[in-house]
Amino acid sequence: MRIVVLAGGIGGARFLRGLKQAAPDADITVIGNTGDDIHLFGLKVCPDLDTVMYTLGGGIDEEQGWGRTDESFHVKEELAAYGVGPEWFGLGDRDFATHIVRTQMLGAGYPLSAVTEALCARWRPGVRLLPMSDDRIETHVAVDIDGERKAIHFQEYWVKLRASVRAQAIVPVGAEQAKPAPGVLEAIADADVILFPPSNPVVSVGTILAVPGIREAIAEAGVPVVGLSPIVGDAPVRGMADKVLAAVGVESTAAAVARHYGSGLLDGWLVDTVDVGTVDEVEAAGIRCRAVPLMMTDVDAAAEMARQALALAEEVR
Ligand code: GDP
Ligand code: FO1
Ligand code: CA
Repeated sequence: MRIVVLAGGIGGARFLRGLKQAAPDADITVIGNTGDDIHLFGLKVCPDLDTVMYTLGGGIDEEQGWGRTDESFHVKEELAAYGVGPEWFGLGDRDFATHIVRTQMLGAGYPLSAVTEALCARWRPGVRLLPMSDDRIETHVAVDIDGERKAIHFQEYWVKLRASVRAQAIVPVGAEQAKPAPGVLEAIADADVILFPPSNPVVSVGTILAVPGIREAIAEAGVPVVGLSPIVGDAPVRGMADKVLAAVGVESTAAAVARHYGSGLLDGWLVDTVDVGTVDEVEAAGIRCRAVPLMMTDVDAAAEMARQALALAEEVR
């Protein structure tokens, strides 16, 4: 079975670990979000691609959900001693090596997709990890600071400001002119099932869908498209997805996120058992819906979620 998954960072990566356990023989292609990417200290950092690669490859800091296990911060401290920041972004020593290799290869002319493949040769994530695009796309957030409208990088909004300022708009800068990376449209066209993990619907899955051609390819693939809600009981399980949902005028409920994707895209939607009362609302929007446990407390729980998603895909096929 060929499965395509549109993934952000933590939510996507943890779901994928479960999917690999639930479907060990499946051929899994991950289309990763690169809208979170940022250039720091002259290096290209791809947080969501790295979170998927490290999580599936056994190198992730489990508790934090991003960055390397057994990490130290000597380089960052040395940079700070020179007065070089930003001090609000925690790049560790082990992680730095990944960004150095990536930046070196990009500088030598390799596209991000080839660089990602080279990095994955070390980590062996057990899936084919493709960036959504080889073109530079960076999500920016429009905010009002001291009465002035400014567009700031998503990482500044998310990590430095902790989404404490109201987001007026979310803009995937560069997306309009971008092309899907090699293999992306082919993987979608050849898929037997397409899954939206419980990733951020706006700045992870939404950004991937903003690359011209990807949304259309999914809608035209003619195979079941099933998503899992990152919202449980009217709040994100983790993080500040409610803030970016509000910016695009979507309520933080599992049903509202399903309606936001819409029946033109989604065939099936899983909500958590605490949201069983919203199943009828989702089905009224033309999307088959089931309520099952959606908390990824461990790999077995994520695997059971993946089994439920694949079962729902068979139901709507
Ligand atoms: P990010 O790029 O690191 O923010 O990760 P993603 O975009 O892939 O996923 C973020 C989303 O995952 C957040 O909105 C969380 O609510 C959701 N999430 C994290 N853990 C869980 C979980 O155990 N269950 C569910 N249903 N959602 C989760
Ligand atoms: N998230 C934070 O909240 N604080 C950090 O200092 C931080 C550093 C960081 C370094 C490398 C990396 O791959 C990810 C990192 N993240 C950090 C997570 C990252 O910013 C994610 O993009 C966001 O959490 C949302 O997806
Ligand atoms: Ca992300």
